Amino acid sequence: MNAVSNTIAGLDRILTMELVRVTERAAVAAARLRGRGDEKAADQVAVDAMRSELNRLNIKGTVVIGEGERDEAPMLYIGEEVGTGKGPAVDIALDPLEGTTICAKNLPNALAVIAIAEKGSLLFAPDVYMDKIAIGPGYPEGTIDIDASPADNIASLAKAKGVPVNEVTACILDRPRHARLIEAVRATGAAIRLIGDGDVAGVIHTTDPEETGIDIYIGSGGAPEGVLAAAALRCTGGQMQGRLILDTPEKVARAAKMGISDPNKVYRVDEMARGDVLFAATGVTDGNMLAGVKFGRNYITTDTIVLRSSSRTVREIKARHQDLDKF
Ligand code: VTB
Repeated sequence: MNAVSNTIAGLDRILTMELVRVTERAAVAAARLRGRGDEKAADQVAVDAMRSELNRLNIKGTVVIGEGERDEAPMLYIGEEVGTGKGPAVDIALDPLEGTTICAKNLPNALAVIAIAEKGSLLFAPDVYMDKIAIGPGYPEGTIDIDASPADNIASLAKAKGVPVNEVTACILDRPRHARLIEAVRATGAAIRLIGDGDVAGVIHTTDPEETGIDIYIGSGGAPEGVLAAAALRCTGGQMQGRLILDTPEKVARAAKMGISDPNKVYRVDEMARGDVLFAATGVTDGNMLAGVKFGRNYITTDTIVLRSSSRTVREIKARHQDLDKF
């Protein structure tokens, strides 16, 4: 393989295509357990499938965002080495089943997700909550500000988009902790799409409002999901700010151990995911951007989006898998 022609900058571009298989495999495994009410089982099969496919890649990968700390996750734990060990050293952020509850209930937007970046390029985030705000590409820098009020952010976005406020839709996780946020956004006249889980998809949906109907994501969710979402936005364009919620001394200490010295730091997209980043997501259940896995008599279909930051290419890959034994 000619390393020069395959590399624009950073990672070998062949990895973009290889990544598709990784999320496809995880998505098919999880989709078999859609709607069974068993979140753990669906997650477990997705983890197994993703891990076995990942271990076939010629990379020397380290999981930096994964299933949890080593003592709580036997597979794809933070720090686990994956891949054949023969290729480039890379950081990996993954979530074999983002939205385990969504999958168990067979509701929209469950995804299998992975991001790969050059070693040391992804924020090593503890598993705490993160305050997040995100919008898609095409708006002036500074349109959103995590420290501004929801009303100011919505007004600023509406102005940048050139529409009245009541034509803006915000995506928010349906949680009691968001009661005041929801009230504040509704008071502006903007609409809200309340989601039960899946804020990686929620953030990504801001990148294509015409397709998804979502203009802005606001609220707190998992920090690992924040880094995954930032990896996607690095590739599509768009703005996002995140701040870890380190509200106990224990969390501050845990973050410090991971190299985070300023507990109040606001992270921009390129501080969560630097350098050349590859991102792939396959739909598990039907969603606003991606179709879920379909099981036919003779083939399985998958729908995957795969992104690369250095070329800004967005590919959507619909695959028909006919060798069913593989799955
Ligand atoms: C969100 C959501 C995820 O965790 O990040 C959420 O997008 C945050 O935690 O799908 P809470 O459920 O405690 O609000 C997930 O639900 C994954 O666990």
